[in-house]
Amino acid sequence: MVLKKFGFLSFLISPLLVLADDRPNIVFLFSDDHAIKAISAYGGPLADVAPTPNIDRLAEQGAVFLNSFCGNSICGPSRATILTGKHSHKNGFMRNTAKGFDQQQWTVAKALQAGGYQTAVVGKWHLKSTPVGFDHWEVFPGQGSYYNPVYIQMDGSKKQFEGYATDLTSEKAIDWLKGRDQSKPFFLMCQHKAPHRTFAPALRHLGAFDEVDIPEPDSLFDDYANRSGTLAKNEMELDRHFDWAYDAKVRKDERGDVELPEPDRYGTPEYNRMTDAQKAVWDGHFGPHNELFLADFKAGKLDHRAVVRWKYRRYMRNYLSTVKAVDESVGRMLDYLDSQGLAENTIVIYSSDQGFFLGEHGWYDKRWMFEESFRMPFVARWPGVIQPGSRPAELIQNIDYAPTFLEIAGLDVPSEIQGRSLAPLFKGKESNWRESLYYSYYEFGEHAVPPHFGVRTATHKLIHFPKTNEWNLFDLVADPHEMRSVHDDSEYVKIREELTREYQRLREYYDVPQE
Ligand code: SGN
Ligand code: CA
Repeated sequence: MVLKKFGFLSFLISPLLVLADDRPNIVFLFSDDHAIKAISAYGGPLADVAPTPNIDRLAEQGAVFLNSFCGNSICGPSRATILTGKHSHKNGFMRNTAKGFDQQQWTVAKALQAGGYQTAVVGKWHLKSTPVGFDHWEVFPGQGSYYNPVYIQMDGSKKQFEGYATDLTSEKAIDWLKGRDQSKPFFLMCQHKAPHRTFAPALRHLGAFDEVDIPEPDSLFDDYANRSGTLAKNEMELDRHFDWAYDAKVRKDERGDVELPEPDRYGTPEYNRMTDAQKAVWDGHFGPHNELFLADFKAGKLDHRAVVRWKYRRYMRNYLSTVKAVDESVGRMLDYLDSQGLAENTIVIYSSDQGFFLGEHGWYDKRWMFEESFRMPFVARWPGVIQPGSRPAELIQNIDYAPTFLEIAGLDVPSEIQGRSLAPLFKGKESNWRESLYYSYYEFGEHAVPPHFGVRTATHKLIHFPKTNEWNLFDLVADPHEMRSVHDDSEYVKIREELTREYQRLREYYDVPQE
């Protein structure tokens, strides 16, 4: 039974004995910047406040990977790694600012397509290239938009659709499934824009979290002491960088004579995209809230910290509202698979390109090797293979997805792939699993996060910041929120040496060029 599920036997015999190719289907549901803290199946302080019942349904019927990470916490690079099974320095897409994904190289989509799968990607692509290896694709230009978004069509034309990106993307994914060739297994990547900045909710979800108290992280007012000096130079603080109109949704034309402090640079591109009817719903929600805030601000009732707290609440209410539509979209897909009798022979994965800061360290955005942005959600259901309700704790990474898909499809894994198939973990324990992860971040632009590289084990994390030649070491057991580097503490000499050796070993193992 289990072997049949893994496909390779049936794949070998199928040309001889049976006409239909009954290898498992793969549905990869993916979002952008979804922190595990905003998924109730992962638990944590927001689980009761902002439940995600549909992702949780997947979790209950499958596995929640508790220690799932990316290799480079930024969008394009994470996607390139998923497609290639390789770290950024090997697939060449090291930064969002990279020229374009090298389409000549091997990808798992090409391999699945050549191996008899029908392949499709809809939604966010963000690799500055036309998808290849897909029988069908319909993707956003660049980051895409939340309201009335444009999708690039396969003939290269651009077409605008009225509605909300998350809803439209899942409709398009399901429509493709409806019209597919039923004699072949399929690989579908359904990739949402949400909950990416500017955190713009479906209009039906505006106000969904107005009545709940959203707990604040302890480090909302982090002073960045006892860690790399580069932290204080960041440009991703709710306090100093969260834009008033763009992020906080207080438009200039709503402010009367109230002067808000900087920053206020980017305007309201999402609002500008809406129809008058849509704008009226938006204004009906934000208008009265903004009026109250501006009155309090003008009356001097809000000190500096109160303003940061207000921004935090505004940020979280919008972010969690965008997650609500993503969660509904997961539910729609699961319902569709159930209704078609496809659930049994389909592995469904929910993941996101990296994590995100939800006020920890005073931040929004990602990029740092700190836990909140380094982690990727990974929830997977595969009836008959993955034990329902399981919570594997092994260290997994996005380099592992491509070899996993190949093993599911019964295809060979090329030797240059750097990740490992997760299939053994699906079945239970694997005694010989990795004990450390390598991390790299190369971009140095928006949000002012410097390049840094590191290693993480189950209990510790070592980070190197080459520009300032600083090293930070975190004891993740004693200091899970990474508030103090123990790199120079005498009690940590042994661990520091071990981790330094492991870091060098991983760099050699993954064939990383000299810094
Ligand atoms: C945009 C955002 C950034 C975000 C990057 C990368 N700015 O540039 O805040 O860090 O995307 O995000 S925005 O003004 O365009 O919203 S990523 O997920 O694509 O890597
Ligand atoms: Ca992202």
